[in-house]
Amino acid sequence: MSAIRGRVRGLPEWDRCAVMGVVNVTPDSFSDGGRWFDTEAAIKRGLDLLAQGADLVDVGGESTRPGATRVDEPEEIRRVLPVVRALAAEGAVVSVDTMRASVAERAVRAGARLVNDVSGGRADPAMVPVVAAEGVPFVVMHWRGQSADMNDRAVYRRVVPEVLAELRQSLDAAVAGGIDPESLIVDPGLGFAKTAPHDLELIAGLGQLHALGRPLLVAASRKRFLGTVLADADGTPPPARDRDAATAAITTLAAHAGAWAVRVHEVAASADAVRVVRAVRDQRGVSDPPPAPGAG
Ligand code: PMM
Repeated sequence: MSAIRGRVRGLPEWDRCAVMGVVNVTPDSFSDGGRWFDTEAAIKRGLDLLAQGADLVDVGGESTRPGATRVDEPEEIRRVLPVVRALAAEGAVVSVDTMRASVAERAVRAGARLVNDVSGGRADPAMVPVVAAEGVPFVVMHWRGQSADMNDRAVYRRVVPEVLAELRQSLDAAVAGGIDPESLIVDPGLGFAKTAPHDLELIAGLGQLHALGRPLLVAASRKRFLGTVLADADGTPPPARDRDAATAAITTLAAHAGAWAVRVHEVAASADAVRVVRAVRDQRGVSDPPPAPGAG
């Protein structure tokens, strides 16, 4: 079992894999679109997730499901800012999920402590300078292009080394742009320009992503590959909301592999899972037999 989780400058340190709860203030996210679209409902959702054991909440106003078209900037700001402001005022560690530098900047000034950019700084050239200037931690996710046509980019000869190499380029660009290397987090971007077998291979190879030297965020919650795994005999996947037990299974695997955090829609089961993994890790070795005489 890997103990690697790592420390992110500017964020609290948890003694186990952290749980990031998702608050999608969108009408059209694949997993929960429309449920928390109203500002008050979104704030309440964030508070509920914290009560269920979330360590951070990730607030987003733009759906990135495959085929999605982009929301315009004023609308994204309208969706995200009041929710970020209210949850930060309640003392939550808030992350803003955005590809726009302007949204990131305003969210940080409203109290967000982490910028989660699914494009890893590739979508908006102003993102890295803004994050560097604000001095907040930054999630660099593996990304090959906007959601409208990202499935066409799901072409790899060997997915793990290619994702690793492309993430390294994004990390280098972030550091070259002035972001503190100690405040960077990496994310393999499950489901983004990836097929189900690609996602599964990345999960099997999570340990290899530690070669990047930065804490790892894993966001598998309710994603398509889980639908594929759980599909019935006709190949029909269960709806997204029926994939939470499978999500908790991935949380266990990710925590076991040394992930820094998981990003999930339903927090309770994952909050339990990360605590179980910590307890098993803490217990390891307690009843190991003493080394044989002369061993070692
Ligand atoms: N996936 C979604 C949205 N934001 N952020 C990170 N860091 N990693 C992800 O894989 C990711 C993300 C997909 O949409 P959802 O909010 O419905 O899960």
